[in-house]
Amino acid sequence: VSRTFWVGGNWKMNGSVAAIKDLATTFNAGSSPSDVEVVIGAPFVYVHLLSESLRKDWAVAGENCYVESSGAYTGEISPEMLKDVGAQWVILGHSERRSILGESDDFTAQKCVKALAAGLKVALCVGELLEEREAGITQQVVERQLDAVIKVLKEEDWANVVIAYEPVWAIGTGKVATPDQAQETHAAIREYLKKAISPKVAEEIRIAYGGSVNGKNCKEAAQKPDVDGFLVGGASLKPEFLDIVNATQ
Ligand code: G2H
Repeated sequence: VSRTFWVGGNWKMNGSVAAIKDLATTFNAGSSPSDVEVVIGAPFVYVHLLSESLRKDWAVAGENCYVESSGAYTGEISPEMLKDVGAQWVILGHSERRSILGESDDFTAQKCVKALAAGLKVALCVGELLEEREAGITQQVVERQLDAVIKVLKEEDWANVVIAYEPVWAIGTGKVATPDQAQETHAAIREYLKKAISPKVAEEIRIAYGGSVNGKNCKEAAQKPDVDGFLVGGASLKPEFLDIVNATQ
């Protein structure tokens, strides 16, 4: 199976009208291989602007969503609203939502169900904390996070999911996992999905790596057989993101 390489940007809580217009101009002028799928996640208030400004061969993502379509949920945003303003994807379960906002595995899983039902594709983030890696329980943590989602999705739903493995100790710290560390965990995740879902899903699903990916360190990791893309934070706010889009070239 050849899996289409997937590169996601995750702007987190960064950007402004002016900065987004600038960055879209830069990205729109850059080269983007036709066999690489590119998605940019923006803060809710900028999703519409980004979807209007960005090249049409790239897609836009929300960075979160709620589990209802509409109603009395002050401050929340539904998947339907994200679609309405031009998003095709949503990033769910990012470690910053899990750790700073206290979102549980089950809540994240419900969001996946709701987003997929609304017709969004999902970038589902999983990953262990430093103390969990040091305690040798990386695989257990990732399996626990995946299990919550596995138990509520149907097998066919997984065609619209990309898994982003993001070791928390590597996020925004400049402490990138080595290509071998990423490959090892990605391969173990794929092996687990074979048993927990099906060999077909395991073979076809894209597993992207996230955590301090930049224009320099992406090339080697992109060569690893189970690294099917990247989820990029800091470097997705810079022209350098185009180098990551071209990592496989
Ligand atoms: C991990 C990543 C993007 P960064 O959170 O999701 O961010 O590349 O800044 O480590």
